Amino acid sequence: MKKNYATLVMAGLFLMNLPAQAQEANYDESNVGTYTLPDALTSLNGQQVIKKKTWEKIRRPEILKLFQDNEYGILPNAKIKTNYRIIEESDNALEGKAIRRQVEITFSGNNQTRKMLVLLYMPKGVKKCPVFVAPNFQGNATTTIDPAVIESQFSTYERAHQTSRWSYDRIINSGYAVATFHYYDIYFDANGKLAETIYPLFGITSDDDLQDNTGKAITAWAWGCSRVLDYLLTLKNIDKKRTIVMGHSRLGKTSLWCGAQDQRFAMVISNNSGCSGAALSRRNYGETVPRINKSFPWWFCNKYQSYNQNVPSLPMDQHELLALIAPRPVYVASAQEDRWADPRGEFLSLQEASKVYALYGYDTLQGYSFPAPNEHLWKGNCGYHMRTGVHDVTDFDWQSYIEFADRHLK
Ligand code: GTR
Repeated sequence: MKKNYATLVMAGLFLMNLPAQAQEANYDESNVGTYTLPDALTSLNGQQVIKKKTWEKIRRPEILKLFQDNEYGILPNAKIKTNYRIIEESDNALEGKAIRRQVEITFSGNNQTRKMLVLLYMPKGVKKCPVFVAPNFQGNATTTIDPAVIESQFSTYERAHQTSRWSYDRIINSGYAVATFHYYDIYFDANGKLAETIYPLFGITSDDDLQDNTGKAITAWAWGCSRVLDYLLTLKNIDKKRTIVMGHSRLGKTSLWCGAQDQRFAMVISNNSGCSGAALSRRNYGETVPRINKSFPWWFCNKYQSYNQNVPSLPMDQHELLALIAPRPVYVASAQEDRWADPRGEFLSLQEASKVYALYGYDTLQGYSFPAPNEHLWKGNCGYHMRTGVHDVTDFDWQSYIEFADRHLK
């Protein structure tokens, strides 16, 4: 009796110490629930979209606005001045194969300035190179062992702390350039830090200044990716037609939202973006909308909170975010052990989005079943894989993105 009681107490203590996500999340496919997805190809007035013209003129803008009003939000209009300053450059980087350039971008507006530091590697001898724009989590100097890389202003991590996520050698050897920046330069990934972000440039200094549809961190980070692209497009050796935005996890949500809005990006990659990224919100599996809103209230606009009790009342779902990228190549990657991000929900979302690609004559993912781990399912302009392993970015992922881009970006 005593022993049983002790076991119970132990079990209780164990449960109390488990992260909230493990206690609450459903990982049983039979408990996902039934749901009806909003049809990406039926406009708000009930009209069926069968031509790309109707998609581009009517339905696409409708869906974009639904995401702006209900989930990610938008930034207020503001006049922001930008200045570029190359603070370091070498044509002998990465064992002589790359040009390294570090550029400080200064934004000014509303009597405030903010700076972001961009680390750019470009393959030597390539006249027009495609480029990845990919924000980093821990600071530029954590992405490489290259000692010349300057530490990002808000980084608290050791140099070279996260090199495994950055296949710079492979990227450069494949003829691609890559530009990265620390996401904290744009928006601290924490609550109550609004004044230290780019928001004062837009006249926003506290939470009281936020409208229901004012975008927060995800929208700000997406804005940062677009500002890096502005700079890259001033360079002669960057191929304007082959620009790719890539992000992992919360930064995968960011790359999708960025690519959905900024059509200058020719290809968009979501690496393990999960809930409120590529995964369908209406599936009850892993992280959910109420859960993400509770843990990360600074990521989405305030209106998103109003769906916590009734996710099916969202007027859109995440397949429509992917559809906003059409007809440009889109790649969604999951990881088998990353159940929190709902790999199957990410796949189903892309499959549904691929219907919009059909308007442009591309093959779709319709009729294909969920691929085996590490198998590439590339149809039309939609790419998917579920890598074995955990929530991460690996060389397998980069290799897949490069191969897919080689085939799809012309
Ligand atoms: C988790 C979060 C996910 C995902 C991830 C990450 O804590 O629940 O939505 O974005 O963080 O960014 O690594």
